[in-house]
Amino acid sequence: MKTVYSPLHAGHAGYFELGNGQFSPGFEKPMRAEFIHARVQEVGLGPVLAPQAHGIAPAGRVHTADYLQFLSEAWDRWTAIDRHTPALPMVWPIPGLRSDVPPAHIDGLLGFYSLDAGAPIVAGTYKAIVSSLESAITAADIVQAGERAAFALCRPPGHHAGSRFMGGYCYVNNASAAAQRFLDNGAKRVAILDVDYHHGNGTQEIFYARDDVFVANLHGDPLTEYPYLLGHRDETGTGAGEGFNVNYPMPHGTDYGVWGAALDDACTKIAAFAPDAVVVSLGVDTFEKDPISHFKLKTVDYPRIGARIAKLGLPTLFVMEGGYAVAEIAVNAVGVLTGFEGA
Ligand code: Q9C
Ligand code: ZN
Repeated sequence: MKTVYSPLHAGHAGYFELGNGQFSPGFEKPMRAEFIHARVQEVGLGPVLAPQAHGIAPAGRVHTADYLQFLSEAWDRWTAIDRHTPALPMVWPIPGLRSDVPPAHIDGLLGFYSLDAGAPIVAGTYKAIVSSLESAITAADIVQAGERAAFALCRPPGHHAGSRFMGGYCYVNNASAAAQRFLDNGAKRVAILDVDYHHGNGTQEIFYARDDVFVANLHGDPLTEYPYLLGHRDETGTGAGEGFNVNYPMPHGTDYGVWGAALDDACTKIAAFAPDAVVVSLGVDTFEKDPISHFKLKTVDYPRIGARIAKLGLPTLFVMEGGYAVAEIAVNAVGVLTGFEGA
């Protein structure tokens, strides 16, 4: 299968993240994508292509214009007041506060458009965001043109980004924009299967009231895991979208026995939905040695994931999301893809 990849992600680097009461170097770092890129070539998965120059426009189908405008300007507005550190928010529009009037100061704007303090902005962030989106859109077009599958090697990831907010290392929801791309180019229904360790709250929010995109999420139970505030089993969609969202929250310590059964159930529901294409939000932070996660999947399990997805027999787009055990994420992520191809 073809991989779409841009080296422009590398400019999104050099920041810190808040956790355990301290700032530490960001887990979401360039080496992640570089290792996966090297592994794609090592196993001979297929050609690696540069993305087409779509710019930010395809994101406008799933994000608000004001949010995308903010992303494009944030670094310049931050440095305009002589700041040289990574830009981070420190206020949030929780219920009871005004969420309808965008502040004029960058400090207010950063919070206004954030889920948490997990999406720092540095000089190269916006170019990385656009290149990541372009990889997802280019790979979607490859699948829609008739290839069985394609791999969008996206960085930064996207599934925590909602229609009007960033957070959790995510800015633009690449998988959602790709799903919308399929629909805009003639697909009637698209399924998104999110296998990242964390709940894809942004993807769920974007499609929650819609019946043309079925969203299935396998993840750490939000009672005990980030993003904490969404991802429970009773979230099944709203209005026309009722019944088109399914969550599989699982406890810390979950292994492939339980996780694989959830995947099987999700795939059965996806098959019943009869989509024209499947977008897989491919996180491999379910790995037993992931430094920020608590599932127990092993390297041998990843090809099994790919094989189960292949059994759907549908055009499939893989979009890279999380995975932070840098030494092993490349083998595990590409293991899903070779497992898919070998099935
Ligand atoms: N001390 C994705 O996997 N919280 N995002 C980590 C670590 C944020 C994960 C706390 C996790 C975000 C795309
Ligand atoms: Zn994750």
